[in-house]
Amino acid sequence: MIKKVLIANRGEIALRIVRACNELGIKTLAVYSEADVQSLHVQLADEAICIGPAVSNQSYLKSDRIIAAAEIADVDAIHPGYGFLAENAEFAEQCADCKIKFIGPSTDAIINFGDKAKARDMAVKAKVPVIPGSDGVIDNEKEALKVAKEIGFPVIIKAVAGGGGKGMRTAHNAVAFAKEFNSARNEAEKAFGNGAVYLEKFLEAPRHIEIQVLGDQFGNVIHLGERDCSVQRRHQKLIEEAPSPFISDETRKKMGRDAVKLAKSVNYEGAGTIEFLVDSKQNYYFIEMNTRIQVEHGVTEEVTGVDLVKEQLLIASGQKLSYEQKDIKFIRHAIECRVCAEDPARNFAPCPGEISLYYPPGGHGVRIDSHVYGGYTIPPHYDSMISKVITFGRNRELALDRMDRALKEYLIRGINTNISFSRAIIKDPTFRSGSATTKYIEEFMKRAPKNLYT
Ligand code: MV4
Repeated sequence: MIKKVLIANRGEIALRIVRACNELGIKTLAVYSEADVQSLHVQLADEAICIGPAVSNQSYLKSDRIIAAAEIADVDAIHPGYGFLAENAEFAEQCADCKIKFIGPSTDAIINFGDKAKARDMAVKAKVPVIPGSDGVIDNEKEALKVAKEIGFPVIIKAVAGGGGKGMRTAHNAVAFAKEFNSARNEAEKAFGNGAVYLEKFLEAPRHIEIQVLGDQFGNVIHLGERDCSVQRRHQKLIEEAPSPFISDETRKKMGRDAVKLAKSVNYEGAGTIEFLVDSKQNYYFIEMNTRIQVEHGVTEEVTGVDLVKEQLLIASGQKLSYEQKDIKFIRHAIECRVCAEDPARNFAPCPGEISLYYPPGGHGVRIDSHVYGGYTIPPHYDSMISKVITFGRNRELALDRMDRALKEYLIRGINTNISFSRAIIKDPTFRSGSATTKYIEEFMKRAPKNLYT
């Protein structure tokens, strides 16, 4: 069993990992930047080492400083959380070279799924459906146009290194194609230092549905059902829920089976998420795999009762999965709202600063994952997410009513947050009806009066 873990992250996920370690009797080492001295994860970890200045590339992204801290404190393993170094294959390799267990899949899995064209190819090989598209990367404009015509417009051009919607363009006809193709390539080159792109048929208003999987070092893989993450604004998820109000039991079963098939085909170790787009006829298509624990993992935990971070630690310790597929029961509905320090009145601009008053909601069926408290100052250097509200109940209606109640209770003063915006969505009849697609927020912003959420 792992005895001591370095947590190579900050914020709520660092705290989440400390909590799982505490329950398993694993010692924790927090690493933190000069801007994060006040953070709860630093105070709750057994030990803490400062690794540098506030800016991420001087601290949370400095792999050699993190490895040095791991050596000094003599840890067995590093948990990378999400973001920062979580999907950095070089970092995983550095850990291996230093005989430190990287809590995640093999370096190969990180590399292969990190390249979205390769990931697509692996899905094809595992006989998991993908969206009709190019056979790998295309770098020649003429060739690309030919393939686009074969696929049929509209098409979407995607960066192999893509993320956050960068290096992604749609083209609705042959005339627009050349311009979009080149701007996708240029943007990808700028953002990722890799201009490689591939093509897919563009689905107009799909749902974003992802399947959580767990694999151990013995080749056992299970899935823990889906999360519906269709409600996003500018490629940032805002609300996630499970089970999806849209997919049928039959689709759910097939997607779960295919997710397990893909993970098994690469001997996947650890927690992973397989992302699909689902069209209005319940056709589903693999798009990407994330080789980390995700922000929204808590939704699955509340639906199934499985502690995913504990499972990650047990798997990394070389234990067999604690559950077989038949043990996984979907016993509740859960929904999550991400709380961000940002101002809906100023186009959601980040709003760092001191929290003067803090009163989080509680009571039956409410979970708060957050590292902040009254008197805490949110630094301007990082992601604006400061808390996650997860509510759950016997069915969707109860979970949604509970979310409305929890958001109403949540008092955060001194800074602005998106709480009122999320509440407006929870109350919105279209969202309530369960018909939200990935276009929902854009449409909501067009029709909803601003004073509904500012
Ligand atoms: C798509 C698509 C439509 N058709 N692929 C956006 C982020 C990246 N992970 C994949 N994305 C999309 N890929 C095809 N072939 C539409 C999107 C998309 C989207 C997907 C999920 C959630 C929100 C989205 C918002 C805009 C576009």
